[in-house]
Amino acid sequence: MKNKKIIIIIVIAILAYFALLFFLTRDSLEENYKVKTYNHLLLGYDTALSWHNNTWEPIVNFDEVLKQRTFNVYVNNQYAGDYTLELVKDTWQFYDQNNRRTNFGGDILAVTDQTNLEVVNYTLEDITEEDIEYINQILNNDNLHIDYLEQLSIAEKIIFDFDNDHINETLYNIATIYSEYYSETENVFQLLLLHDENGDTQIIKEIVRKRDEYNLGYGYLLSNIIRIDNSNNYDIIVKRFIPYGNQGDCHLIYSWNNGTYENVNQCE
Ligand SMILES: [Ca+2]
Repeated sequence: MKNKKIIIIIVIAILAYFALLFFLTRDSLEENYKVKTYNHLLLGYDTALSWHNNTWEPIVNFDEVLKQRTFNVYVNNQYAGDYTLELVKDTWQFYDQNNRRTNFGGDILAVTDQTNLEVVNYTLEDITEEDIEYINQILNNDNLHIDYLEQLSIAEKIIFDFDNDHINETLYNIATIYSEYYSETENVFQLLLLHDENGDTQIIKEIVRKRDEYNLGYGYLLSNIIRIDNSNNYDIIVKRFIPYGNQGDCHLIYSWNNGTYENVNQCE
């Protein structure tokens, strides 16, 4: 009888021990699972995101992700190879499979190697007088105007089939903020605009500032066009910057959602 009691106490103690162990390690097991199985995306030196269940969120366990995962690295939207990465003084260090260190300049995109992600190697087209005419029609609604091409401090244009319907769209990213050429108009602007062949126009992002604030705040440059899991629509990524230094640098992802492009991640 006494033995039986002892056995029951021992069994309860063992069960309690494992239950406690489970509760204590559950969080770290979960974190480890995320590190090893989630898709992770690094944009430039400033943005680190996890992709899971169609949602982007900041990478929680950054050092662990870097330690445990290999990345497909793209430089200026061209595949540069598979590397492990380390962040040293705000700069990526790249290590190949033989642990040799390599340096890359330019626009960096790194994605964990099991992610189904396509990176488009696009070409920027010249903005023409015809483009200016079209953009002025859009701007007229906001009392803004481009008088001549050289006024644009940012003039980016991509012709690409963003929705896979075999008809190209035109993406414009243009700005007069930071422009040295003073306009007669009162305000300055930054505009990210998608124009399709049907004549439909979507203003994805528009910033308007007073003329005397033309040199303040953030500007935005096109950074990447990507597609995840063979999705029908491509995502557009822009880099937020200020002209001097890298404070506040951040990448914004715009994804197609119910007929419009929407920003799907946060910048601080
Ligand atoms: Ca299309």
